[in-house]
Amino acid sequence: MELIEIRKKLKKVQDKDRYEHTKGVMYTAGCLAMAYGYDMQKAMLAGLLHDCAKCIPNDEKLRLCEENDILISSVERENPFLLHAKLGALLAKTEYDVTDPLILHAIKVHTTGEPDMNILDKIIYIADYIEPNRNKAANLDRVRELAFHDLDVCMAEILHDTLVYLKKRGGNIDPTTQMTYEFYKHYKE
Ligand code: DGI
Ligand code: FE
Ligand code: FE
Ligand code: FE
Repeated sequence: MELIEIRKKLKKVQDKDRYEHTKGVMYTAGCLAMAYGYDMQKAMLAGLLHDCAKCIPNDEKLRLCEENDILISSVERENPFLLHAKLGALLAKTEYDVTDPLILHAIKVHTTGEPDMNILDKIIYIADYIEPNRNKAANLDRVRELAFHDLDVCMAEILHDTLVYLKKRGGNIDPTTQMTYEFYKHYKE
């Protein structure tokens, strides 16, 4: 499917704010790809599709995961929104005809991250956090600047701030989020 066709389909299945966020991530991923000499088309396609499963109701997310043999951890069962990443990777393949394993992987890990991510994984994880419509996180000016200087230092900062936010809010922490932070924390400046 062409980017334009995918955009039309996403506009139908996402609410307005999510669609605006989606375009923001697509263009921000394109900018980061430019900055780091990565394939822009690939980064934009991954950015465009990263939240393709976000607007599916939670009970439906659980059902679709069970139906497609996606393993559901206890934290995911309590916080089914987390599953939009794994489910998004599946739908990118089945509903949007993406076959590139790097794109599918970047979508799969965009919420919790994972230790030792590749460049595209980091571009999507970071673009998701810094795109222009996102304005609630602490430290955004600094994180946005770091994004264009060093992807690993930027990952460490985002993961740190996310864990602080989740602990304050009392959110269930997925072990993968914690493991990702453990991997990246030594980059933190
Ligand atoms: O789908 P988006 O909102 O665009 O972004 P996302 O998929 O990266 O999800 C971001 C939210 O996920 C943010 O509020 C922090 C939260 N999050 C990240 N790791 C964890 C988590 N929430 C819980 N409960 N547990 C985690 O480990
Ligand atoms: Fe997401
Ligand atoms: Fe994210
Ligand atoms: Fe997102």
